[in-house]
Amino acid sequence: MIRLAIQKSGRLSEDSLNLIRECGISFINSSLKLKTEATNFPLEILFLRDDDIPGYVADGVADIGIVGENVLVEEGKQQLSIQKLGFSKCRLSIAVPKAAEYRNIQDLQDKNLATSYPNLLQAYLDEQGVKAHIHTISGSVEIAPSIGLADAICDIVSSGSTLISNGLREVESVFRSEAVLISNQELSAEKTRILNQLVFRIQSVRKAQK
Ligand code: PRT
Ligand code: ZN
Repeated sequence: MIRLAIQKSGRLSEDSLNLIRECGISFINSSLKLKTEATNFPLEILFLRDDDIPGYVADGVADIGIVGENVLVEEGKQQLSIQKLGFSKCRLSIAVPKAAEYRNIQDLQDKNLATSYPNLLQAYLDEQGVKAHIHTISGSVEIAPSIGLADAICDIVSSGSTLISNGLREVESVFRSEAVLISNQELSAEKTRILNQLVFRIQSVRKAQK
């Protein structure tokens, strides 16, 4: 039996469950339960907050998991990634108030930036040779400039409509992300065999979709 951690409720949940179903794996999904067992494959599914998934997989509480690369890399656990999954595509971008003067990244020198992704943002600023003040906040990042908390933000964007409705303009793309399958690095031979079967099915599903 292998243990898979997926997001309990959020943007990854539905597509994660659909992928498992498309692999021909059946299970009963009650929204109240924290775990469920597949009926026709040696798989147990744990439902967790997405931020907790890389840590649980690294520690072996779960054997494998599905999470956004943005969360995985922010937590410094990119080495766990084994297969891109093609859904939940988004980007981590820097945005400034619509009316702000912005020519290039140097304009952020010594400015205040609000984000929930301090590590990814710091790595990008270092690469660009820009020193700025990063303020880590856990939510509602988009409103930080309008309440005077920051000059710019760095947040996840997909359609861009949240930025527009908060009077912000996307100026730099810091990181591109999609959902990935991750794995503990010390799986038993038996679990490795089950994982290989699962990955084979996932790859077949993805090929059929192309
Ligand atoms: O409760 P839990 O901690 O499990 O969930 P969460 O609230 O932390 O995460 P959730 O469900 O919002 O997102 C899970 C993952 O989905 C993220 O880590 C990304 O990998 C991916 N993803 C894809 C997104 C988006 N698209 C997205 N648009 N995550 C967040 N957003 C938010 C963004 O933060 C912003 O507020 O949507 C808004 C922007 O969307 P647009 O379409 O207006 O640009
Ligand atoms: Zn989260």
